[in-house]
Amino acid sequence: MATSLKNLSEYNPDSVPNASELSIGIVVAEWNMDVNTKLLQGAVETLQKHGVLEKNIIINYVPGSFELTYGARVMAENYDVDAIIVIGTVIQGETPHFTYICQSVSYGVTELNLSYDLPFIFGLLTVNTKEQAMDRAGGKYGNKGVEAAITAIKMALYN
Ligand code: DLZ
Repeated sequence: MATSLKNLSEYNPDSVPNASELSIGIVVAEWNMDVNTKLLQGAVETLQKHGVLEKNIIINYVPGSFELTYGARVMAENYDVDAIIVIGTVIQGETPHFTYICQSVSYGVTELNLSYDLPFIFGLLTVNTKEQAMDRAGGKYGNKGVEAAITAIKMALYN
């Protein structure tokens, strides 16, 4: 994640391999959709910038971040994709069970990575406030969706 010390969305495009042959799945949580729309936009623009065709970007939605693991598993079972990104935002100040949701997604994505021959990319913002989320969704600390897209390309071509 971007920190106050570094904007990780500032990367060298030459370090990212050509992705024109790839299909990428994205599962987006509808909770905090204002933030997630910006993360999704960052991810899609970055995938296309590196060659992924619009028709090869499959986007599905789930109600909240807790459902991202299941949504990603369903996508892995039903679509011929080379990597799957999950996108969500959990805001601690507004979520009493913040830790449970974050841990669930973290464990869930790890489990998927171990269960499928497919990389699942963790694009979950875990922040204290909406302002911190916006800072990381195209604001002063970059866009976590951009980082997730670059990671997806690199891991899809990983061998
Ligand atoms: C219930 C809930 C709350 C309070 N906060 C968030 C959040 O900040 N971010 C998010 O993505 N989802 C939240 N949810 C919804 C849960 O992820 C889940 O959809 C519900 O608990 C139903 O399983």
